[in-house]
Formats: sequence, structure tokens, C-alpha cells
Amino acid sequence: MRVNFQLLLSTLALTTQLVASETHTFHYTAEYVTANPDGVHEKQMIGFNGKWPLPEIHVNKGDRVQLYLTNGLHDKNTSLHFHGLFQKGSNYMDGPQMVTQCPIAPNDTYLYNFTVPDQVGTFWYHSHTGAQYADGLRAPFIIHGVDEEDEPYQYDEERVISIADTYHKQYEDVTKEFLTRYNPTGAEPIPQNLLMNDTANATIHFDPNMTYLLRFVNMGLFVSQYVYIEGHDMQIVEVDGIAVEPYSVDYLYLTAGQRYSVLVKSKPNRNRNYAIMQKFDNTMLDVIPTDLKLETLNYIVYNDAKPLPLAYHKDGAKSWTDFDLKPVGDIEILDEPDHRIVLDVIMDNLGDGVNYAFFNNISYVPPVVPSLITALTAGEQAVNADVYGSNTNAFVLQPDDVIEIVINNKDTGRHPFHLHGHTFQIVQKSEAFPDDEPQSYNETDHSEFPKYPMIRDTVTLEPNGYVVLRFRADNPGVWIFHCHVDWHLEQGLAVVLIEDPLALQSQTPPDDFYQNCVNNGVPITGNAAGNSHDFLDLTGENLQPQPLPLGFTLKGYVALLVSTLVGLFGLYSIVQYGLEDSITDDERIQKNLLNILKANNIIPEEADETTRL
Ligand SMILES: *[C@@H]1O[C@H](CO)[C@@H](O)[C@H](O)[C@H]1NC(C)=O
Ligand SMILES: *[C@@H]1O[C@H](CO)[C@@H](O)[C@H](O)[C@H]1NC(C)=O
Ligand SMILES: *[C@@H]1O[C@H](CO)[C@@H](O)[C@H](O)[C@H]1NC(C)=O
Ligand SMILES: *[C@@H]1O[C@H](CO)[C@@H](O)[C@H](O)[C@H]1NC(C)=O
Ligand SMILES: *[C@@H]1O[C@H](CO)[C@@H](O)[C@H](O)[C@H]1NC(C)=O
Ligand SMILES: *[C@@H]1O[C@H](CO)[C@@H](O)[C@H](O)[C@H]1NC(C)=O
Ligand SMILES: *[C@@H]1O[C@H](CO)[C@@H](O)[C@H](O)[C@H]1NC(C)=O
Ligand SMILES: *[C@@H]1O[C@H](CO)[C@@H](O)[C@H](O)[C@H]1NC(C)=O
Ligand SMILES: [Cu+2]
Repeated sequence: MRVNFQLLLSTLALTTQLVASETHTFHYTAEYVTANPDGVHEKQMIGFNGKWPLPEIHVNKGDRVQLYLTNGLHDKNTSLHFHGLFQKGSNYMDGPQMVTQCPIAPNDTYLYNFTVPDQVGTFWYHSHTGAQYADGLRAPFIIHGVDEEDEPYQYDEERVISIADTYHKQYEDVTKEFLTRYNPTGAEPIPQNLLMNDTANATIHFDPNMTYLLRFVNMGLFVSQYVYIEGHDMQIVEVDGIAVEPYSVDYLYLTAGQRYSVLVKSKPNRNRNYAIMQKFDNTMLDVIPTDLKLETLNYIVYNDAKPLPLAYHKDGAKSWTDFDLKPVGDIEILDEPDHRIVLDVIMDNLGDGVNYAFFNNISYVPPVVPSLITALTAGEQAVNADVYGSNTNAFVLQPDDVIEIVINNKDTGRHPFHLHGHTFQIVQKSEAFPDDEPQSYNETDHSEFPKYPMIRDTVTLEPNGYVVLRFRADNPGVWIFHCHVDWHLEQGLAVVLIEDPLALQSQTPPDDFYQNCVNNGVPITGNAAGNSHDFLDLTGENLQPQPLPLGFTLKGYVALLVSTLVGLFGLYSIVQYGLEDSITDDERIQKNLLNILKANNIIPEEADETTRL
């Protein structure tokens, strides 16, 4: 009797566990949907099953996700990345095309099948094909805790609040106009608007006497945003899927890709409604068009019968940084690194006149074969960084090493860097420095390391400054580390970390992983050049364009030109000017520019194309 009872109990326990972890199966077809996100401009968005916005996905820790993605875009490839998920043991489900998978061809279906065993919090999913998520192929992905330890904060209800910048043109048109020699300074495309919850003038309903968990996700492409709420305190409790000790703030600042969950106590009555504001970080814009609204108003509504609030401006907000936040659980700084990777960021023009982004003088160019496939098929040679190509910035990491990534910004822009497959500790993060005084990290002369550093998956690098990140290489895989300003990723601001490739080889992607490549004409074995006979022979690999001819100081030339033209017409017109379709050859552009410079006495009348400026 007693034995049977115990058996019954353990059977019950087993059943409970089975029931507790659920499998969520989704069948989604990505296809064009006409929508008007900001209420100002109608465009073709990319929705799922004929609907846009895309659905929020909610799962519990330990659940399995089976998401069948059918590419219903007749003229484009697609892919899906689950931002912030470790994908431990399932590297091939990470999503970035030509890194961990082949692009999904039109009319093909790919199954994203993975579990979320060890993470809780606010994440999101998005296309990792070009700048495609600009057209709306993105949505929040929330992992709920299953016990108190998972969510060391209490709330009555949650509200998921996505924010984003938005473009009125289709992403491929914006990309084309950006990556051209007619935009030699690499001026990033200026978004036309801000969205909250995929709309403008959004309404978030509140009931009185509640504690809300507001989950903010920046699903934007480029510009960081400030968010602040009238008359309500915000207490940060979760950052990029990491629970932090409660910290009260007046505002949030989210770069593309970042998330914050805050606790907000609602008012005891429904006497009035309140403003929730979004504001562009306009220091990231090269030019501010006069019709761009830098700050937009949304509504916290307690009472539909009461008037909507006016815009609210937060004065004297207390500033704060990542160093004010502390992950729950006294997680100490990792030891001195076993492997330090130093990356210098620059932006510059190559011989085709286009402005590119570089880590250590290399502008990432996707290989012929996805790097993961190279790692899986290179045998022992998978530990040799060369097989991943000379233009992918591949670094091989040894198992369980403490990795330190030092990024020195030799550029005047602000860059939110994101690492796939990991979170990292932020052990140093400098302020911004003036353009003529960039500062690099000095390992023998730096600020004190925090004892309990902040941990997250996306961090801002300040203009002309540096950040130092640490993590342990405990997740075999091919993980891309890149700027989440998608325009900068398109310009090549990425490296790939090849983490413990020999252990990675024991991961076996399902058949459709390879079939997906075959259907899209991508080889399923070989090095970065697609060579499977000699992994060290990279003949035919994809390479960045040749540099500009020696002595040709286009940069100075352009700088002068820009300052002149800004004076004359404002930078906006120069961008317009640069994009003029009628100008089709470099020679004519140079002549035109020279003439403008001469006309303004910037250069002498006798100067020609060979004059060094
Ligand atoms: C938001 O308000 C602006 C200004 O009133 C209006 O032009 C726009 O259509 C509104 N957008 C939405 C989505 O309601
Ligand atoms: C889709 O990807 C394949 C493989 O990389 C490529 O050859 C093809 O040009 C891509 N198609 C489009 C429409 O970009
Ligand atoms: C798409 O796939 C379906 C089912 O495999 C097939 O019937 C159809 O002909 C395909 N369409 C195109 C345009 O390839
Ligand atoms: C998803 O992966 C699990 C574990 O490998 C496997 O058991 C399951 O059959 C897969 N689902 C599908 C639909 O292939
Ligand atoms: C966001 O918009 C959707 C669709 O209108 C709505 O169902 C949802 O409640 C909104 N989210 C919040 C936080 O208000
Ligand atoms: C909210 O709580 C306060 C204090 O307990 C109470 O006086 C008030 O009636 C409550 N408001 C509502 C709408 O229930
Ligand atoms: C990049 O190239 C410049 C000029 O050739 C050189 O001085 C510099 O050392 C290079 N930087 C790196 C990190 O390789
Ligand atoms: C780094 O700091 C040390 C100690 O202050 C100093 O001697 C050294 O010159 C610095 N290195 C650089 C490259 O600035
Ligand atoms: Cu960037």
C-alpha cells in the first residue's frame, strides 16, 4: 500500500512537470500587409498570416517553441532571430542568415524549434535578413518565470510596451539610398516617426491601485529613445532578461535591441489621464529635418471619459547609467580574461566610394557558406579561424575561457553592441569624448572594476569612448557580435565568435536545416569560400571592396564639402543632392563637387581631381 502511494506521488510529480512545460506550435507565413503604423503614411509592412503587427509570444521557462516560418515574400529571403536567447545546444536556431543558417527562400518553410530552459524576462524576435525588420517583421517575446526565484519582483499585471523608430519607405529602398557613393559620409537614414506598441498616439490602459510590470522593448532600427511617464515612478527590476535589484529612475534610455522592465504603481483613482512620452536621442541624427517630431505623446488612460493629457516634459531628471544597476544574486566580476579581443571601430570609404564600418579595418562581408556550416564540416580545422574567411572577423574561443572584448570607438557615433548566445558583464564603460580626443581602453590605467558588474546583452558604446565586456565561453556555437544600429550592421560592423567548434560539432541540425540551404542554392559544406576539398584555400571568398587609391583623401574632401554645403543648403540637401538619380558616374560627381568648392573659394581655381586637399 505504502509503496503504491509513493509510486503514485512520483507519477503525479512527473505528470505535473510534463504539464508544466508546454510546447507552443506556431504556423506563420511572412507576407506583405498594407498598414499605416503611425497614421501618417500607409506602406507595405511584413506581417504574419495577413496581419500586422506581429503577435507577441509568451512562454514559460522550460517550454518548447516550434515556430514554422513560411516565406510568403515572393521577392525576398527571410530569417528569424530570437534576440537574447542563449540557444544552448541549438545554435542552428539562432537565426542570422549566413552566420547560423541559410536565408529562407521565397515559398520555403523553416522550423524554429528550441527550448528556453534557463532564461526569464523580456526578449523579442526579428528578421535577421538585411534591414528587413524595419518593415515590421519583429515583436516581443516574453519568457515568464515558473517560481518566485525566477521573478524576484511582484506585480498584479504586466503591459508589454514596444517602441521603435519607423521609416515611411520600404527597407530595401532606404538601404539602397544609404549604401551608395552618393552618400559618402555614411549619413544614416533619418526615421520619419516613433512608434509605441506599433502605433502612434498609443493608449495604455491603467486601472487604479495596481502594480504594473511595464516591459519596454526597443524594436527600432537606429535611434535610441528616452521614455518617461508623467506622475508615476518607475522602478527597474529587469534588464535584457537579467533580474536586477529595484532601482528608481525618472526616465529610461533604450538603444535599439535593449529592454527594461519597470514596476509602476498606479493612482488610487480615475480622476485623470497621464502622458507617456518618447523622445529621439537626437545626438544620433546627422541632420534634423524640420518636420521631424523629436518627442511624441502617448497616453496612460485610467478613464476614457476624461480628457487626454497634454505633452509632458521632464525637467531635472536624475541621470543614471548601467553602473547604477546590480543584477540580483551578488554575481561577482569574472576573473582576469584568458583571451582578450580588442576591436577598434572606424567608419571610412572604400574604393567604391561607399562609406563602410570596420572592426580592426575589416568590414564584415557574409561568407559563401554560413559560418556554422563551416564549423560543422571543417573537422579538426574548425579551430582554425582562417577557414571562416578573411573578411568575417572570425575569432575562435576556447571552451570555458573568460573572454574580454574591448571596443575602442574611433568614430563619433553611438553604437549599441549586441552579442548573440550570451549576456556579458560590463566591466568598463567610458563616457563620450570630444572628436579630437578619442580615448582607448588602457588595461594598466582604468577606473576600478565593479565588484558586481551589470549584465546584459546590448550595451552602448559612447562616441570616441570605449567599453570592456566579459563573459565565459560556455555555449558552443557561432555567435555574431554586432552593432544593433542596423544601418551600421549593413555597413559591416560585426565579428563572429566561433566558440568551442569541436564541441559544437556534436550539435546535429535537423534535415530541414540543410534542405533550406539546398533550396536556396547555398553549399552545405565547405569553408567561407564554399571549398570543401581544401579548407585553407579561400579562393573565391567574398571580400570587401578595394581601398581608395593611396593619397586620395576623400575623407577630408568630403568633410570640407559637407561643411560648405551645410552652410549653403543644410546637410539635408546634400543628401538629396547625393541621391540624385541623374548623377551616374564618379567623375561627374567629383567635377560637380570641385566646382562647388571653387565657387565658394574653398579650393583654388586651378585645383583639379588630383589636387590633395
Ligand atoms: C497620431 O496623431 C497625429 C496628429 O494628430 C495624426 O496625424 C496621426 O494620424 C495619429 N496616428 C495614429 C496612428 O492615430
Ligand atoms: C537569397 O539568398 C540566396 C543565397 O544567399 C541568394 O543567392 C539570393 O540572391 C537571395 N535572394 C534575394 C532575393 O535576395
Ligand atoms: C510554393 O510551394 C507550393 C507548395 O510546395 C507549391 O505548390 C507552389 O507552386 C509554390 N509556388 C511557387 C511560386 O514556387
Ligand atoms: C523539435 O525538436 C525536438 C527535440 O529535438 C524533437 O523531439 C521534435 O520532434 C522537434 N519537432 C519537430 C516538429 O520536428
Ligand atoms: C497594444 O495594442 C494591441 C492592439 O491594439 C492591444 O491589444 C494591446 O493591449 C496594446 N498593448 C498595450 C500595452 O496597451
Ligand atoms: C485605492 O486604494 C485606496 C486606499 O486603500 C482606496 O481609498 C481607494 O478607494 C482605492 N481605489 C479604488 C478605485 O478602488
Ligand atoms: C588599421 O589600418 C591602419 C592604417 O593602415 C593601421 O595603422 C592600423 O594599425 C590598423 N588597425 C588595426 C587594428 O589593424
Ligand atoms: C597606460 O597607462 C600607463 C600607466 O598610467 C601608461 O604608462 C601608459 O603610457 C598608458 N598607455 C597608453 C597607450 O596610453
Ligand atoms: Cu553602430
